Amino acid sequence: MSKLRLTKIPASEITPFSVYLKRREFLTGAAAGLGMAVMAGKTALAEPLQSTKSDYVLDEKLTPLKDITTYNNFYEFGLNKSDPVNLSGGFKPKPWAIEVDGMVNKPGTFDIETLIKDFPLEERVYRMRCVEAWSMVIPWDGFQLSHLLDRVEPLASAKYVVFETVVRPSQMPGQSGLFQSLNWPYIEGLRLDEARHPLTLLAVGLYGETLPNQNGAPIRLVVPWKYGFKGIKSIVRITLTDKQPLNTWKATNSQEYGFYANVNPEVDHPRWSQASERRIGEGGFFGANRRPTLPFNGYADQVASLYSGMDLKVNY
Ligand SMILES: Nc1nc2c(c(=O)[nH]1)N[C@H]1C(S)=C(S)[C@@H](COP(=O)(O)O)O[C@H]1N2
Ligand SMILES: [Mo]
Repeated sequence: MSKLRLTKIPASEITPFSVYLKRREFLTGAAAGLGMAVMAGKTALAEPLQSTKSDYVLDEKLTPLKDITTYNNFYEFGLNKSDPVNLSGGFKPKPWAIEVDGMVNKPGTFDIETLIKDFPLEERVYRMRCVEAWSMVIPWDGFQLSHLLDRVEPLASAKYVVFETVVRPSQMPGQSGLFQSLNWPYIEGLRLDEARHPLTLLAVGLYGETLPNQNGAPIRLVVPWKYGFKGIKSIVRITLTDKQPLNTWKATNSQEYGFYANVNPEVDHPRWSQASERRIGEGGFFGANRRPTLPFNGYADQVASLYSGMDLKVNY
């Protein structure tokens, strides 16, 4: 089994030129096949971001930008993988603020632009694994969730962090009665120690560009050792609590989706195996682009200790 390789690069290495190159790459991709996204979602061509290379860079081939931005799960815009790119053009991610409340000393409302200034952005390349047994390798731009948590000073009694997606049916067609699928708002949660782990990111961009609407603009959670549904998009509220929250997918079907959702090749989904995955954007006939799924999605060295003593077949 291939092990996750994390490349150490000095955090001081600012990469405006690579950002520039990526922007060129993006424009080329746009011309090649992103016509719809570009016309519909103006945010897809928003400002380049100034990120520094982080220590958390997976040394694997990046999934092409086109696949990352056209094959999405974002039920607020519809159930099909192409709905988010096609139906999110009217969504307005600016201006935006996140409310942080609950069991903290210093609750507050934080403007995204201010957060990006306060917490320098890092580019982190993470392997992402959807519960539907496909994966991508995505260069995110963001900051550690722990920085924001430090800012609000969680109380000693706080044990969990709850996240909430915006409810805006006028701009999110999947939230209107006609296409009602999940109960809104979309809710996710982490244990506080998971939320504070240095791998846990609040992403505001990818490929050096501000986050496209379909990927969760303007700010979304990224937890690379968990199934993709933990990565809640378009966050408006973060609440510290002492009770495990009921996350949306567990509420929808607790036989199939749990709270922890740690990537685990040994625990099958009731309707399919989790032992292997299809890498999106890589061609190949039949099984040629399938690869084995790794425990904790390849991040076991960093996170397995968070779960010592827990039965992960029970706590899925
Ligand atoms: N608010 C919200 N967040 C969400 C979802 C969603 O439907 N609504 N889908 C989740 C699922 S199942 C996955 S796999 C990832 C997909 O993220 P991506 O489209 O940026 O790859 O977003 C997650 N975050
Ligand atoms: Mo997913």
